Amino acid sequence: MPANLTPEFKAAEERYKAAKDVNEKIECLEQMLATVPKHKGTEKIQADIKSKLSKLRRQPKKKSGGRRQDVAHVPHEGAAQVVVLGAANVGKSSLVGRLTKAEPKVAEYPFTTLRPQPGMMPYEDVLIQLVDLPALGTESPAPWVPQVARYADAALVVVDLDAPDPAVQFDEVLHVLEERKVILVPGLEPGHEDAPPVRHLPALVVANRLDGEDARDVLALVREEVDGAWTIHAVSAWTGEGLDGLGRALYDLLGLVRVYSKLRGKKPEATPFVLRKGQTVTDFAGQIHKDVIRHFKFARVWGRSGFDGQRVSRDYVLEEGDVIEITH
Ligand SMILES: Nc1nc2c(ncn2[C@@H]2O[C@H](COP(=O)(O)OP(=O)(O)OP(=O)(O)O)[C@@H](O)[C@H]2O)c(=O)[nH]1
Ligand SMILES: [Mg+2]
Repeated sequence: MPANLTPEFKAAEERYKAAKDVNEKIECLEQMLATVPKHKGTEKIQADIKSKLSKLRRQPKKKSGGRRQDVAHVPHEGAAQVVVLGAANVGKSSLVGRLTKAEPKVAEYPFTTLRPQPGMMPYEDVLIQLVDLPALGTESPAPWVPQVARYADAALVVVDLDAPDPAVQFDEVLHVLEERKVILVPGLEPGHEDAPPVRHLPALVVANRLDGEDARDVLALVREEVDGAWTIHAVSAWTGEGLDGLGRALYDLLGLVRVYSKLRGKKPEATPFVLRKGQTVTDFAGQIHKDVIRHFKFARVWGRSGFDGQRVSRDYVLEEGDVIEITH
């Protein structure tokens, strides 16, 4: 059975191979365990990671310095993790504060944010994790920010319509990340695989401070200067204008697909399972429990594509809104 290893997993594996000290190895293995697809085809890989982890954890830890990269490790939660990137003082924390229940510190001086601050953004019946981060750039107090971006599923790049040149701000973000082999892209094909250490990360541009006096004129200039392939969302984290469409835009950018599980003779469950475009009945079953696919007989699917309870095989690619009932 194909393991369908994700780019995040492969990047963590590469880092693990290159890691020199125990703490770093533990961190990489934890990342691998968090990102390995959970299904029968990866059981051996999962067991192998767990055994390596338990051996390393039994080794005495170095006293000085502690876990060097701890701060850069943000555990994934919800359907996907989206990092919020940008220059200092552009409104990253204000945006995360608006879109989630997190209360990151907001202040008019630069470099207010010094540590990652995650929060959950609701979009319909799905939760997407946003991670507020310190500013990117040459003066950044946190050179590890690109490392957090590497392990995320997508990025929001915030630029400031009140800054002298927001398009240059965007270019600088692209450049700083590229130096660390994290390449922002306007979107990815389903099933795209990265060749580590290069990581392609889907991103949207958020042009903030739309409430400013000249903001709309500046926005028009930014749209001319930035390559048309990029989606630019104009917002005001202050007034809330423009924020409504961000959930849908991120959902599409991430290539997420919601499916609803159902027991025989019962109504579908209200909370969806969130998959990626191109994922199959096997991937869905892997999210429930590995035994489900082991004892799998067949699945029935009801969906927008005209399926009305037809039997499908374990390789069937699920679509947005499908209802699925597994018989085993
Ligand atoms: N007018 C206006 N001010 C805003 C907006 N968003 C943020 N601000 C203000 O801009 C300043 C910086 O906001 P933050 O959210 O702290 O910016 P940041 O990008 O997180 O800053 P660092 O963490 O220091 O990099 C604060 O004074 C905010 O009140 C907006 O949409 N409009
Ligand atoms: Mg901040």
